[in-house]
Amino acid sequence: MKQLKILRCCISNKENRLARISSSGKRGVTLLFSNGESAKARVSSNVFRKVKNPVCGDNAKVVKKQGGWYVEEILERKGLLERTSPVGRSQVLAANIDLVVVVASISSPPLRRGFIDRALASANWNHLPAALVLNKIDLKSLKDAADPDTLEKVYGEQAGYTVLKTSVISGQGIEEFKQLISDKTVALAGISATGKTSLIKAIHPELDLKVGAVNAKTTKGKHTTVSARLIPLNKTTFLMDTPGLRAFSVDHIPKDQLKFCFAEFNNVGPCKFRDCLHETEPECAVTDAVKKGIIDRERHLSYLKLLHEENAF
Ligand SMILES: Nc1nc2c(ncn2[C@@H]2O[C@H](COP(=O)(O)OP(=O)(O)O)[C@@H](O)[C@H]2O)c(=O)[nH]1
Ligand SMILES: [Mg+2]
Ligand SMILES: [Zn+2]
Repeated sequence: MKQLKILRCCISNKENRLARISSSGKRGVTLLFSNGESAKARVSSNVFRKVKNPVCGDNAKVVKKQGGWYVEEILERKGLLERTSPVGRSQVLAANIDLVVVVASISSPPLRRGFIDRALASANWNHLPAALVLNKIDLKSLKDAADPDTLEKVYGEQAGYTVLKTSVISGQGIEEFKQLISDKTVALAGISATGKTSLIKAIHPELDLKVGAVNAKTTKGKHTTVSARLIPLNKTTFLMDTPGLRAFSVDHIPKDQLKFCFAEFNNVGPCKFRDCLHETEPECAVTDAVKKGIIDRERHLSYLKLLHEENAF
């Protein structure tokens, strides 16, 4: 009994809370509390024993001891975003993501189907729901603009993703975008200058976010964010700012599994061979569907490109 009292007394000296990890670095993590406050914290060594590292998006039990916050436990993760590190190890970049939104602009910078397909395949592999936003729809009459109706057919009707057409200039689709991400932890994927920050600002003008310029040098997809961080948009909606290009790599997907990451390939078939890679095999349901126009040729080409891509490490 005496012991219990002493124990209670010790516990009451500490402040135990739940928090979300907004970013994680070598020196510790940044916590985000439900009241909107944030604080730096160190990570207790028993955490490292259980999970390798706390990551952006983690839910954690934290405690305040001697004036400093400590992460004591990482709660079970769902919705992981993983990539393969340069030395070939699987690395968790972020946790508890509800939705990946691929943001592409139909022009300026020109739409890159390859990036979209890679990001969608990566989301698929991680079992994360994904949606495609076609931004800068106000530029659709430009000569080099991608055709939004074709993209809607390919990614919406055929592949089954939610596709939105948006413009922060005309306001088209902004309400739908707000609905899409509300009450979720959302990772935005997209090359630089497609309008990710502008879209967030359109629904949260009070946030202090920097909108960049479209720059010839950056249209190749330079990314400036080094590690993922979590930005609260309101109490229940979080934005995960990930280093877009690296995070959505497909390097870690085994080649024979890649075909399952192209949603619409799973709707046709079966092929003659169970292990068909949908390349040049006879009686392949996927290449047949491509010939018939049921599966988009460019999606199939994207798949073949990823299939033959040498891993980056
Ligand atoms: N015409 C047009 N320009 C846009 C739209 N959305 C963003 N932009 C412009 O595209 C540039 C890059 O936007 P930004 O939000 O910084 O892109 P991010 O790099 O994806 O975050 C800025 O000059 C924006 O003003 C849009 O819907 N239409
Ligand atoms: Mg930005
Ligand atoms: Zn096949």
